Amino acid sequence: MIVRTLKQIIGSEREVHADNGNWVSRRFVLNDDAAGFSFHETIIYAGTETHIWYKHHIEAVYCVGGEGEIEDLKTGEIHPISDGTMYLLNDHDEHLLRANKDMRMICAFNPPITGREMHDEDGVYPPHPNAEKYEDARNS
Ligand code: 9YT
Repeated sequence: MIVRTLKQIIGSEREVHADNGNWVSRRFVLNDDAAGFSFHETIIYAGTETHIWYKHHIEAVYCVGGEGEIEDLKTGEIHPISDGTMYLLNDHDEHLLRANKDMRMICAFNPPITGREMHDEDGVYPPHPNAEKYEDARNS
């Protein structure tokens, strides 16, 4: 069993601040934990808009506080987000994430994030070293 607290993670290597200042990610479970997923708490700061496009990952996001919206850039649909809303990016969905009030999001990634990944200019994280195996497992 592994037990970690937010207090331990804040200010450690497991806390990653976005270069553009839009969010902070506290990474409770990472690739090295061999769980098959990574598990994070992300705070999306009020007044921000973030372009995200996880071309190499599936992400589930559950909002437990704050308010905002997600815009699906393929369909143009806008979905409000508040405490109790989950979205699953199961199709590498390119999107815009906007926060009106600081949003507290609980996120799970497959394949797992390995450490201190940061969005590139397209909002993408680099692929996991064994991305193909994870893709095969998802499709099996
Ligand atoms: C909700 C979301 O995707 N925010 C960006 C950061 C990401 N969740 C992370 O690395 O924790």
